[in-house]
Amino acid sequence: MKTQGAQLQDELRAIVGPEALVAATGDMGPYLEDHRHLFHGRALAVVRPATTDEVSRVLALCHARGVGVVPQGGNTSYCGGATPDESGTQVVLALARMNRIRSTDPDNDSLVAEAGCTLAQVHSAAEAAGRLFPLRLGSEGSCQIGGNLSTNAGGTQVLRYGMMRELVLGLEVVLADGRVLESLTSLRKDNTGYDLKGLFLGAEGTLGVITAASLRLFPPTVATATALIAVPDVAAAVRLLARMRAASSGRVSAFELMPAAAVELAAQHLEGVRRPFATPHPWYVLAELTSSCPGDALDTLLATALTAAVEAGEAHDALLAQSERERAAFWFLREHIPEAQRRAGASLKHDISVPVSRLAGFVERAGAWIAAHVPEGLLVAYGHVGDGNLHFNVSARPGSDGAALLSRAGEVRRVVHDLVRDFGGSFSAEHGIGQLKVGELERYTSAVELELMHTLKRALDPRGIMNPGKVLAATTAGRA
Ligand code: 2HG
Ligand code: ZN
Repeated sequence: MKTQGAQLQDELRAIVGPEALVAATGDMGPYLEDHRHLFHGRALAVVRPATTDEVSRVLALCHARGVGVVPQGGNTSYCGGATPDESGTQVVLALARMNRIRSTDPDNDSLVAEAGCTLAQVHSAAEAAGRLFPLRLGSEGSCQIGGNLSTNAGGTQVLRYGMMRELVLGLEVVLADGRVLESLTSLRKDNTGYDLKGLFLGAEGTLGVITAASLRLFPPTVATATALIAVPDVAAAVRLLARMRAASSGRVSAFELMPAAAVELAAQHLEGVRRPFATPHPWYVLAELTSSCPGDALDTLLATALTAAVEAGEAHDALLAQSERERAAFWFLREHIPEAQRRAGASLKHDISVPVSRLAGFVERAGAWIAAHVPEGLLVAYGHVGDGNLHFNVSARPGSDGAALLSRAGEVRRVVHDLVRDFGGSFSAEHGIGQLKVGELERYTSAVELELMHTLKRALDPRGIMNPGKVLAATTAGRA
């Protein structure tokens, strides 16, 4: 007689076809851990549906059996949001085969993409339609749009275009019991009751599975000016941002901050990265102006603003990209800081945000605490200053014991996150909660907010099968 697990595998196979069910332990490996190899799990099977109907039937089956389902996109989560638990009873639902651009509508500035499309694929489809899809992440070649939606991804263009939430017009979602929520509207005005799609954005697959989305497009970029700017401190960077925004009437599309320590790590650990200035500076800003207006002389605009900034003491020095190659090199440096940090060894990550006006104060306070109390750690705080989001990371100092730093993760996290709260900020700006920050959500979220979240979870997923243990602590349901 077959075990319950083997029987369920057969039923899943009957839905998606034999090629699309991975059940051999040896083949499931890549689906069972995150890209940083920090979270590991086991699974009953990995299903790879090709259509919304297949997703619907898989969920209806798992719902009937009370089996936990873990949706997975490009597996680039920083918080273990797409990794199953250790029980070996959950089903991983990998959406990579749902990778069609269903339609593009340039006149409506929108396109409809399936969840398994990579972000790069959506960029190309928008470009082919003469438009821009502005979400920009270092992982855009592998991360998938379903994951971007489910984590409300941010990235480097948020100050101009907003986070993923602001880039969505409509969603198609398969609910826990297999029903399909058809809300794939491409409307900009639609005041017909509650914003249901909003529930699934940032929910990390705990309320349902996003299978397709209608996305907002923008006029394409035809002019770009990029500079790498040496600044004395974070306060100066914030003043420089205000200056550049005013001088360019909103054309600043990226404003990324990097400390000397990050640039040093990149120069040491990444091939082809050189230190940009002859002498090091404490902080650097990568600023970019973009425009869809062909006549815009952005280089002149940027150069003028930078000259004024140097005179005002907001900047020490600046390099304007003179070619696409130089621009790409600036971006390579910025986008590869996580990789440089990874190569440098152990690190503690804090994906925090505070109001832009309080960033400098926060970095001063939290930085002073790290310097005084974590001698084995090197502060590598970098990120998206334009929207108040810093990756307030701490790397093990060269030659120091990485394990010693890691053993202090809880203590450091508490101090950093408590300070973030005191500064009116968030302990999870753009990477989500996953399984890593469930306890943090409980600690820093008000009782009323938590109660509402649990109410929504119970209403939409009464049996607790959707990504159990992510975002909210697992209930008893969701286990076979
Ligand atoms: C980035 O901004 C990513 O580069 C990754 O959000 C941040 O690794 C990190 O901490
Ligand atoms: Zn980031």
